[in-house]
Amino acid sequence: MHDQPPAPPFGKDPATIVRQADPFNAGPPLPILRADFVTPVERFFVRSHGDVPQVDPAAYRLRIGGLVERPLELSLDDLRAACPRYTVMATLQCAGNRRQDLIAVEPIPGELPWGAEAISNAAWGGYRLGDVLALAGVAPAAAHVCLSGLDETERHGERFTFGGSLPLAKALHPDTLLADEMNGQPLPPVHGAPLRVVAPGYIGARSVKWLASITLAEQPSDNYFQAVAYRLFPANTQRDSVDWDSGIMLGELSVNAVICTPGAGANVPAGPLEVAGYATAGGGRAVARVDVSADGGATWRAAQLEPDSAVWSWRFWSITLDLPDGQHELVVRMIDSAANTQPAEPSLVWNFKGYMSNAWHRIAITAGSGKGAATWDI
Ligand SMILES: Nc1nc2c(c(=O)[nH]1)N[C@H]1C(S)=C(S)[C@@H](COP(=O)(O)O)O[C@H]1N2
Ligand SMILES: [Mo]
Repeated sequence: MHDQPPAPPFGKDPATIVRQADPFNAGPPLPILRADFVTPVERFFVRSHGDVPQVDPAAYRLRIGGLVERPLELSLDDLRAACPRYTVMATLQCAGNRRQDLIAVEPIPGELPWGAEAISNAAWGGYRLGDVLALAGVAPAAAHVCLSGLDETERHGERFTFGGSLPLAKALHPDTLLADEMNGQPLPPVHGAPLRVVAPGYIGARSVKWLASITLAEQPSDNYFQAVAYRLFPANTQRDSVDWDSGIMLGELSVNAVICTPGAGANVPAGPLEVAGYATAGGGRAVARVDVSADGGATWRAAQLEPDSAVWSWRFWSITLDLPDGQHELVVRMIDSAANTQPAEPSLVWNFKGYMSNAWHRIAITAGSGKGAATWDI
């Protein structure tokens, strides 16, 4: 008899790659991630900094305060009665997605070693954050919308809740939601029930789950996860000598592209090979072109963009390559509608927190016996 590996919690797919058991941080293997444009809930990646809080929906109140005309405490019924419902298709991507590529350049202790699976796409249903803020009335001095969750986490011996903030204009964007539905189903506890923020095109950290309070302010949130973490530091900055205020506070996502099939190290028959993956553009821009190389980046061909698309969603792509017997380095890079493109090497974007890893994605594969000539410099 073989021991079955324990099924992952929260109803997640048995194939889920668990990066951390407690708190639960996990995502699907890349071929499974690439199977559906809209990621099924049981495959959607999870990034949580603490335990999933248990929330009684009847007792739940959303507090709105700070620079508002009328501080409010709203029940779920109050929201239902006051606000129209909307659905927005949006990809969530963690700022730590693809951290492994940076770790390969230089270790990044104390951060999750994500592959390229810290990303998923869903149809989010709920209320416009702007409609909810209008109930309280935004005061003229307000410039940032601070969001705080119910979950607690510990850093450097202190316990506090997860939080972050959005610039007011982003919070008021009609596609920024307080979601209580995911792919037409009630939002599951692990994804932030009863109510989470969805800030499309921003790093996942700004889509605060288990939303407890909204505070309007002149400055960004002073929560650890806005003020200290999720800042981007230059490559030569190290943790022990860092001036924390010198990092860029992350907001909009950057461009990225990843090969999902075949997997790194695959052995495939020589001849035609379908290569497929995802690409993302930040800030609501479009993926304009995806280039694929079968020779380590010496020559490139344009991949086909799959027909499914939505403003805030990833774009799937595929291409059929004809590979002779031998070793091959497949590479992908993309360019967005504003001509933003990716750096060739992860060393160019290495940072000690391991965020925004978006170098050309490279995988080595073997076709046939592998004894033919390598098409790239090994
Ligand atoms: N309250 C709360 N919200 C949170 C987090 C968290 O730990 N606590 N993690 C954030 C991060 S870093 C990401 S990438 C997304 C992940 O959302 P998901 O778990 O639904 O995929 O949630 C964000 N919202
Ligand atoms: Mo994240």
